[in-house]
Amino acid sequence: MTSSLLKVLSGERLDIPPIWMMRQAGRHLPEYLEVRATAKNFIDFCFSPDKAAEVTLQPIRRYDMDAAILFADILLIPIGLGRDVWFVKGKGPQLNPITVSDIAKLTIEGAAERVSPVYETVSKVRAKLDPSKALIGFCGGPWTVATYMIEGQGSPKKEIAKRFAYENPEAMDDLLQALAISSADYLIHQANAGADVLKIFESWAEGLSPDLFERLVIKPTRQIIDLVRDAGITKPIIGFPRGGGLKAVIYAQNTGITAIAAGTDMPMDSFRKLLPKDMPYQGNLDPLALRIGGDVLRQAVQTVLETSTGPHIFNLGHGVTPDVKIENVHAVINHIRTGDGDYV
Ligand code: 1CP
Repeated sequence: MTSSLLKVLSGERLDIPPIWMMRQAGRHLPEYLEVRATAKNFIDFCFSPDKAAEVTLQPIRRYDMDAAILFADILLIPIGLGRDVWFVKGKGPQLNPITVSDIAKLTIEGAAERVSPVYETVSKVRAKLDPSKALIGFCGGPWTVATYMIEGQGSPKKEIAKRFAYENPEAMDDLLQALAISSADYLIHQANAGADVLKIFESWAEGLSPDLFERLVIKPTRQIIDLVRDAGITKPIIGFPRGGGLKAVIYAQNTGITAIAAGTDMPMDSFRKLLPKDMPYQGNLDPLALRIGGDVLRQAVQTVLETSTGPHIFNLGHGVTPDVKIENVHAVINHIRTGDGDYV
């Protein structure tokens, strides 16, 4: 049975859009926290295929989502490239800020192979997942991953990374190139292991000038997609240039992506008119409405349903947060599938 997600990604509009949620695995689920407690640390968890496969499947079991997203992280590729990444409770990811001279030492050769437990997770999940459900593999956008590598911590301010791009243009291009090549390999391995759809998370695409956006986002993304296609992978690729505003349209036109994910700030009706004809798009319920629940959430879901036209995948504009109530995730799904939900 073809999954509803794959149908929409091939350009079909469905009366009931497929639904999955960014960060659906982890964080808010008690069954996730149980498995999480058995892992030494977050990176070890990502490199434990049985545990990672189990938490990838949890939201499908609990919510009957239309797609599973691989449990891994966008910050595994820097490890493949020879950098240290560790997670501190309450602070998120930590890295040693990369310098110009470090960039020349990145280990591009074999980078994707050094994170090979991830592909084992993919095949374990695909073996257990019902054929009607799609499995999404992913990588980070080179710019987004570079902001963490340059700034060394979570919720990067981007100013340091932007300054680095202006002041060290050659080193920045080398860094993005290293990330594009290794991320393409990473996606190719995931596709070959059984991922049905690939997604590029460019979570920090906001606030870039048009010139920087072209250089830091469009160019390396196009390079990833060209490399994936050159390897014979024809699976759909979703791009998520979060906060890119109007430049998301340029991204849709010029990177070679199959579909585009919209952040919370995007008006879905106007966005549709600007996109290449019938390009599938995904989005864009406000994660804050999901946290608040009740009528606020009911209205927000209704607005997404009413303003999204053409091939549409229902999702959030960003991720599920730890404080989200499980009842409200159920209510959103019921609302989409049956017309209303029991919001609390
Ligand atoms: O302690 C924990 O349990 C860690 C929480 C956690 C989880 C569950 C992190 C730390 N990453 C993840 C998994 C993860 N990350 C997935 C798997 C699917 C899922 O959770 O449903 C995916 C797709 C990601 C991707 C990811 N990681 C992104 C892009 C998407 C987005 O949310 O914008 C980013 C930016 C990261 C970096 C990251 N990973 C984790 C943290 C705390 C951060 C930093 C976030 C920040 O800078 O604010």
